[in-house]
Amino acid sequence: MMWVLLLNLGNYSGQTLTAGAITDADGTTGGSSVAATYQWTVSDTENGTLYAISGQSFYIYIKQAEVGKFIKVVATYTDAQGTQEMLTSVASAAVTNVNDAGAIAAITGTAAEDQTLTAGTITDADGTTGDSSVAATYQWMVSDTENGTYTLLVVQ
Ligand SMILES: [Ca+2]
Ligand SMILES: [Ca+2]
Repeated sequence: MMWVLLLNLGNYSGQTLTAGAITDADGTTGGSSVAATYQWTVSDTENGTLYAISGQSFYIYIKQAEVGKFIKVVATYTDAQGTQEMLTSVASAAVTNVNDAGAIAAITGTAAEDQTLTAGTITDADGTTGDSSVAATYQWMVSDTENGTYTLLVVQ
């Protein structure tokens, strides 16, 4: 009973990880392409507790929720001698983040003299340092037409 199950590298959020080949000296029912079921897991540390995540194919698409975590795949199959095997891969490297563009909601307030305008809420899938109250620097701009050239608004 010899087996190998490795994760192919490619450890970035928004990328795909593929389970490595399964080998078993007892033979496998599917020949070189073993008929196995896969469960993907994440852990906060390389050899920490495994938590199942969605993804029950031989590959998984990595999402923001997995950033900073380590991924392992657990494969279950029956070898050609009828023994059910459960294999756990070695951990991937820690999943690295890929930047997601942030967004800012529309300005609120009444666009009239002596009124106040307020910048909209900022959202960023990567998380923000201030959580719900993002620590941001704001620069207001003004234009003569809606889609014209905007210049910095200098408050007198
Ligand atoms: Ca991201
Ligand atoms: Ca971002």
